[in-house]
Amino acid sequence: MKRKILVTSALPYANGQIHIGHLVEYIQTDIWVRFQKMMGNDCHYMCADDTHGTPVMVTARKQGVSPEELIEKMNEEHRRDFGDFHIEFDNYYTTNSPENREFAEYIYMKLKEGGHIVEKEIEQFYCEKDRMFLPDRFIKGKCPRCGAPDQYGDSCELCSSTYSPVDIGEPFCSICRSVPVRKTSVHYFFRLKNFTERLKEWLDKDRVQPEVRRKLDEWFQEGLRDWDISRDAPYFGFKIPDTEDKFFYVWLDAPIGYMASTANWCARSGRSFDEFWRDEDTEIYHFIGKDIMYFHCLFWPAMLMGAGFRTPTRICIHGFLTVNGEKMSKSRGTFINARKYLEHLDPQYLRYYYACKLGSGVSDVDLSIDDFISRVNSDMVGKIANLASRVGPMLKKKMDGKTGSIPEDAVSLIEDARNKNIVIADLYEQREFSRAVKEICQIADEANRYLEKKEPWVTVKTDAEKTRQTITAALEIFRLLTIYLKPVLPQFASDAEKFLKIEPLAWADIERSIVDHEIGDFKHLIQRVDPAKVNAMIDESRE
Ligand code: 2FM
Ligand code: ZN
Repeated sequence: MKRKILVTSALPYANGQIHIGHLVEYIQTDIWVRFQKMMGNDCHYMCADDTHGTPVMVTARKQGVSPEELIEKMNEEHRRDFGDFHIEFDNYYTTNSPENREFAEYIYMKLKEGGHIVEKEIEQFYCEKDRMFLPDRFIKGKCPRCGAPDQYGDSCELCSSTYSPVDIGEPFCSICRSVPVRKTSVHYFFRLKNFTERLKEWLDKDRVQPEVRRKLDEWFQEGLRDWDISRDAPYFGFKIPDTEDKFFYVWLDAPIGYMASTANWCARSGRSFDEFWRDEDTEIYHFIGKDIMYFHCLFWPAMLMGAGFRTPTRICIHGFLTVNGEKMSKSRGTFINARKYLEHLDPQYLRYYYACKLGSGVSDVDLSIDDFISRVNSDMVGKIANLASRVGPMLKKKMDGKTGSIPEDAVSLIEDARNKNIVIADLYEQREFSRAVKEICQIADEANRYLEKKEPWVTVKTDAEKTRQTITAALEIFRLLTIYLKPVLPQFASDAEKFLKIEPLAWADIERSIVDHEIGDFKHLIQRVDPAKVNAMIDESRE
């Protein structure tokens, strides 16, 4: 039965450029979405820029432009970067939209009516030099939980705890580094603990990975704290209804951006918003990094519950990217922007490599540069693309480009490759991409061994019909490999479809075959990675 699925990736901040660390998530999500679409499911991928907050306001101020101008420019850049990495959203929107304002106000009012919003006077840091309150990320200091130095005012990168900026040790203003003063003002809080039991019930239905659940249980044990959802002016965001100078904290309207993007897309495509955000038969998947699980596994479902919407089916959490086993680093040149990568390398390499490394767990993904080069060159180019390039040109030049029948000695090889579709589909579904790629490479290995044994480049001189059969078998397996890899390598698949002269492949095309068919002209499907280009990319990323 056709499933109805809504998928999101975290909304990237409009304040910065997309880098290869971000791409772990967008590539992971895109692969999963493409797989669902190939399966014939009614699947849609929503995203947007996360535009509000102090950083955008401060950056715009520094650049001498309005926040609106800044976010518009960033939106274009982000779209271009994602598109060039073959990440295909059904809608890429912005949180600074009328839909998002409407949903944010609606959800807030519902929470307020439900008695889940409380007002409290709080003391905050205020920078007298910059003349503004210093919320969240503009205060730095020591984590109140684990004591790690140089942590942001809202959460700790080391122990993942979230807290209030006033609790941080030895605070300083991150704009001018001066020691801020304390000032009081009224803030609005979301009473998260009202949802404790409902959240636990929701989580009991297999919503997150087991290691995430353990972390959440620690937070439950500590007791869920009230969440400050307001910020004082000046702030770039939505004004809170019935207030003069209070704005929604960016994290309040950011996840609501998933809904706003859906609504915007629904209006364009004639679909109904409610079938996605109210209908329990629809599946909703949020792909996020482990740093923002508090927001997505606690605040967000509680907001949805409080406002009467359905809750997500699953939160798919991934780890961070490391490069050569270490955090991305500007001094080592491993903090690589998407655009910089594209100036030097084919985006398909990174898609393939991430797929080789991604599983369903939350552990970090390591991009080892040597391994990257060797996997792409030996597997993707050497095993998979090579299968086509070893036989395609020969068939075209010497045998009119016409395939024949499958030879007896290849029947079981092809059957095995075809039967693997069930295992591979299941691995994609479970987000076990590295295991899926392993299965795919094994098929390619078998096919290459078959070719080595049959030596069509030798038999072509004496027995054209036998050679045609051998090539037909190889191309049949190549066609199956193309289907299996299509979620990861859509461009490669589309080039292969052209070469094979076949319609765009869906998963169900596994059952079809390439016998007695005329192929198109052979065009090189993919180049080997040139290590010199990798080095140049790293050199140019070094600060
Ligand atoms: O962590 C981040 O990059 C946020 N901009 C993610 C927001 S996700 C969602 F809630 F909007
Ligand atoms: Zn300051």
